[in-house]
Amino acid sequence: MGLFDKFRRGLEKSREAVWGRLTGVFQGRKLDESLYEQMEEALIAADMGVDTSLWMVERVRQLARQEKLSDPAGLPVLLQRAMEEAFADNDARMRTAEAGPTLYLVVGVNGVGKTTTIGKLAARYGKEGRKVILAAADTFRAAAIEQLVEWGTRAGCDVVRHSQGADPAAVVYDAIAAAKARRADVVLCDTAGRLHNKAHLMAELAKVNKVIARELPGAPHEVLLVVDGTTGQNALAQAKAFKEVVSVTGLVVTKLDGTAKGGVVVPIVREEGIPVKWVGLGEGIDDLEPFDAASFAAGICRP
Ligand SMILES: Nc1nc2c(ncn2[C@@H]2O[C@H](COP(=O)(O)OP(=O)(O)O)[C@@H](O)[C@H]2O)c(=O)[nH]1
Ligand SMILES: [Mg+2]
Repeated sequence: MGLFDKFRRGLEKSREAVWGRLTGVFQGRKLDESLYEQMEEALIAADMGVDTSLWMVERVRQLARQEKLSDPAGLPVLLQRAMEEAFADNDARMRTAEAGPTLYLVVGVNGVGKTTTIGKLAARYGKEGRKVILAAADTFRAAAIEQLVEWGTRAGCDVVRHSQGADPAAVVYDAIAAAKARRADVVLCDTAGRLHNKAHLMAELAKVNKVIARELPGAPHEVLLVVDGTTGQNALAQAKAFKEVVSVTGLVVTKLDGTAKGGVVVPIVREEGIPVKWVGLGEGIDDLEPFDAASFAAGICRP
């Protein structure tokens, strides 16, 4: 299945959230202001946020005027164009090291899918022939370490771990040393994201970052914030909160399969300026796809 179809399938409910209430409305209607208002309401209800929803509908109005559109049947294509414009600056590429190991730090609150995403990334990079090392720097719960070890086995890569309660910065230090010694290409660092204790999380991530910067100049090459797509506006709030704690460089939106709230990706990118790099479309090892703006916009905007 191609990327377009994967997005289309994964975004089924999010698409339904927009068009479920609109398609009937379009039939036999003239293109008038009340239609635009209904479109606005539908986008807001589909978790695209007030600002971004108003912005997109205004853009659709402009495009419709330019193209002298009179039949509302032409609106989905214009909405898709407006959404693609919202993603115009989104660069989904991952930065890599010019020499030596590339290191990605993965942050986000508990349960959003950090460990799963790391497992999926490890499998993907492994398939590409890159040697991967995982750093179990979420030392808060023993189960979190075991879970990462399991993913390491599945993906066929080494996992650097200490015991529960150990200093995350020490785990990362050892993982970098192992990566240098074993000539690894990629180090993926799991972390515990206890955002309810902001000062503590900030201090912990600052210490981890200090070790990374000292041991691997130029790293981390990406700080990936993982958010759970099913939480809608809460994911947007987490993006705002994490930006205050650590310099996030990219976003991973998980669990887009089976949620009607996938639209939240648009305001996170447009309003928070965090580029979305990956989307999770299932629990399986292959269910992580690089973000593709055209496929995403078509997946939501074409009924
Ligand atoms: N359906 C679905 N489930 C996911 C996805 N990503 C993660 N999960 C599930 O979310 C739960 C929490 O994931 P986990 O990686 O442990 O989250 P962490 O606490 O942030 O490390 C697990 O049951 C995963 O299988 C996804 O893209 N789609
Ligand atoms: Mg975890």
